[in-house]
Amino acid sequence: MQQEDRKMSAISVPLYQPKLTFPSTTAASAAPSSAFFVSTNKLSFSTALLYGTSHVTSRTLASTNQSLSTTTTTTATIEINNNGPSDPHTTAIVIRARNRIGLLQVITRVFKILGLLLVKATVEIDEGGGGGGECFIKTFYVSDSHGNRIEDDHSLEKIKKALIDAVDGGGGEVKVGSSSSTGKGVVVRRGGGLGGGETSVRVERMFGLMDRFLKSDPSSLQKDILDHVEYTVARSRFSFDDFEAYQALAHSVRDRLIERWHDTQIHFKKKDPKRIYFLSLEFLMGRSLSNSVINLGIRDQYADALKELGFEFEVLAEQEGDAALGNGGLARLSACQMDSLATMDYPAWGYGLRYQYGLFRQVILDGYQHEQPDYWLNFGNPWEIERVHVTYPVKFYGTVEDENFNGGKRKVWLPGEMVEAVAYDNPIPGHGTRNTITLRLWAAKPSDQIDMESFNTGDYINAVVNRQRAETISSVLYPDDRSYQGKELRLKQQYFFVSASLQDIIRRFKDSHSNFDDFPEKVALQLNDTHPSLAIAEVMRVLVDEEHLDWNRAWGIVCKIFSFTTHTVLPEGLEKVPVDLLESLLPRHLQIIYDINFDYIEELKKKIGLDYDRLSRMSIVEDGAVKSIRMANLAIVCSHTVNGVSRVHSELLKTRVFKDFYELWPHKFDYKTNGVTQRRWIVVSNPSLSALISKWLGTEAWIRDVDLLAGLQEQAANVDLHEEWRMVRKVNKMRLAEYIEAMSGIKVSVNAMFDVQIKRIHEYKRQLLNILGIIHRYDCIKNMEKSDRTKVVPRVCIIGGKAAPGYEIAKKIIKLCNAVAEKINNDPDVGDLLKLVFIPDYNVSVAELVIPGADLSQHISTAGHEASGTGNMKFLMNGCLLLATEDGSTVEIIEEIGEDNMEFERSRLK
Ligand code: NBG
Repeated sequence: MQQEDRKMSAISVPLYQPKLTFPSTTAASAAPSSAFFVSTNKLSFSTALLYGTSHVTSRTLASTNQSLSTTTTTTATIEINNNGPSDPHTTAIVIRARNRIGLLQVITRVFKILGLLLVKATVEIDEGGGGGGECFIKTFYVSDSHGNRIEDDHSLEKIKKALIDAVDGGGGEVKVGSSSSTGKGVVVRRGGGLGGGETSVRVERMFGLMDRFLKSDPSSLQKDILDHVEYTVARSRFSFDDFEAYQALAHSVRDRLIERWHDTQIHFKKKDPKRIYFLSLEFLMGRSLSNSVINLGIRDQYADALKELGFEFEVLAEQEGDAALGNGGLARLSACQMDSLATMDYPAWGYGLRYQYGLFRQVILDGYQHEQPDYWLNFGNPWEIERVHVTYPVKFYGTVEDENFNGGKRKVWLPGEMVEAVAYDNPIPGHGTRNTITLRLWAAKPSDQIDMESFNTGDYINAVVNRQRAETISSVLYPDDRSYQGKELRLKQQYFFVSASLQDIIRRFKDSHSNFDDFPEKVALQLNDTHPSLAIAEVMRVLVDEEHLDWNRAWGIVCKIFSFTTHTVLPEGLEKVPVDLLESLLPRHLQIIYDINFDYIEELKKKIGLDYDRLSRMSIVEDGAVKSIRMANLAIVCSHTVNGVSRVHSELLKTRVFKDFYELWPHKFDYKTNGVTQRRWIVVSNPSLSALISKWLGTEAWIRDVDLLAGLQEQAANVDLHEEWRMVRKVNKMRLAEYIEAMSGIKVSVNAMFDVQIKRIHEYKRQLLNILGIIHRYDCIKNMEKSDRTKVVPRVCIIGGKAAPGYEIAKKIIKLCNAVAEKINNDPDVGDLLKLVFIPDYNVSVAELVIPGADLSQHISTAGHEASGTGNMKFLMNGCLLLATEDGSTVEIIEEIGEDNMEFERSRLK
């Protein structure tokens, strides 16, 4: 295997090799070690250097100082004008201040507290503004609670003082005085500088109080858990149940995550490396507790601490629900990728949507699938941190107008709707490193900046209801992983998360850079499938319309920052957005896409001549009954790399799906075969196997470097190893058998072979073929002589997976499976020789239970249809046999493990 192939250029950035000095959590890792991720033809994986030092528990003052000293204090000016002609009922308040995130919220909150009505506001940005940073000048037109201009001097003084305190403040904490109307005050904390002597004393003091990481010995952990029982969960220390204990436990883990996470942010802010931004509409994270404590290296300490308190770690871990913000392979890959990026010390960020309803719960009634909403936030989510101050306005609809600017014209988008995006941060800890990266998910909230009109027209109830509608943008995950129907809400979701993420990314860039030509040196944007590809038009819009770069300069930047991974081979899986829809929702973006397409087609004509068939196939705009934008074409044209997810997939992209593009730009096409993290799929889900592997390898280093598993080959013939492995499997099968009995009432024998097919239900994945095979097996057993039956290996066939709610054939396959199961399982003549179980509500945590207990697993997609597949790797690393077609990543698995270790169907793609 080529060394280059093992780098993590699936995230196709010119590689930044971060030389971090995070203290390692394990004392012994002074040597460079590598971590698991994806490769090409091997199920193994990139290497990143980790310079582990000794076990250090103190937090670095240098970096803390660094972060504090970067905050500069700027004096805001506030002018009050009651002579303005515009509206005799309002008082104009002009605020000029250094722009910062959340400032607008602070100001509007002050108005609310003082009982003032905000009638309208205008804003200007002054780039050369005070303190070297960007300044904003905002005029707020306010009236008192009766709708009148505020005339009395005392009130005006009070408003002015409250605003100055809130915007610029004079001390550490500034109280905004309580108004008579609310009777409440708020405390606005101001970022401190290191300016005065008094301040530096304060910083020393604060640092002195916080210079140690939380301790992780059992009694410290016990104290922390009980504190959270009492102060966070608000239960008595003497009476709390398993769920409450889980909540307290989770909060104590979260405290430890937050420490590392803060230090990671400070570290990267100081180092300012090129950052990887992974944009994905879906992340299938599953549970976080076990994964977090394992990556933090404190699982055993927690288990001991809990035991003394009378709780079992495993039992509490079972209390956690899955975070199911995704459908299938693509979404779980995103989750594995985050774990690997953190472990490999990459300065990476994941961006996505915080759906209120994750993937539907599947309930089986009379053999049929029924969908129920998954309101996963019902009982709170300790793994996220709501960042009320990290919010951005996202615009929709409206019109585009021409405006005179610097002797020329420029486009101005006047939106018709504005929604606020609020950040929810999920810290993702790496294993054996302090690097803890961020998965930032956006939730939609009504914007404070609109709708003043409707409130003032007196229809209060309707105004509130209309505002609530904004929240629907992030309310529900689309449950179809393969077809896109050009729905407005889906497009809104895409733009919403793209716009908020880019505002955040650009804000971070501008914190320390002023020249956009440096943007490609600092920012890599990875498009996870076409779902975030509006980001391309959005970056152009921001650079041209808001930052006033000329078109060609902006285009030069865009061409260097995007890379695109596609996860499908099926043409119907490629998104198209009807032009009418895009025009109404994002009028400026449509213009930009047209302009990109125009330039590109002109260039293309020069290269390929007037081959109109080919030009029309390659165009970003598809003419036809419904004129549409081909999102994949947009992504390919504007990305520097187009990534496939296995070798076979890449070949199909080059020779079929994107053939025209490959012939034009062969250098853009690359592939990185998918991978899965062994931390989740062995260490978390199969702890006994994990212990066995560490024992036989004599090291735990394989948890970061999966290639080391090959060391087990030396012991391949060792009967003691076989025996231990068998015991591990047996225990896992017992666990699975108990689960099957508990949820379906079917008793299965652990002496039978467990034959498993778990994945989304699709025709191409051929669950139907499996079921037909089971019917055939049943028929054979029924027709066998009694004596022959003794030769049959008893088998428990297990099938699990969800069908998209609108996918009729897939739903019928589920019904068929349950009908066949009903027949076979109730036939006393067959007994334990054959059982069929449909496991309902397949999700990440069900997979964690099923995979370690499987003897045989099926991956039998019609060859040429599975882009990669990752389930095969999860079963394989748990020592399970694969029954597979030569498709997707299986082809590379066969090469890796050798044909003699593989039962595969050679009806391969031709
Ligand atoms: C899936 C493919 C799989 C592949 C994963 C991850 C979607 C839309 N596609 O074969 O079907 O392993 O993506 O790349 O989930």
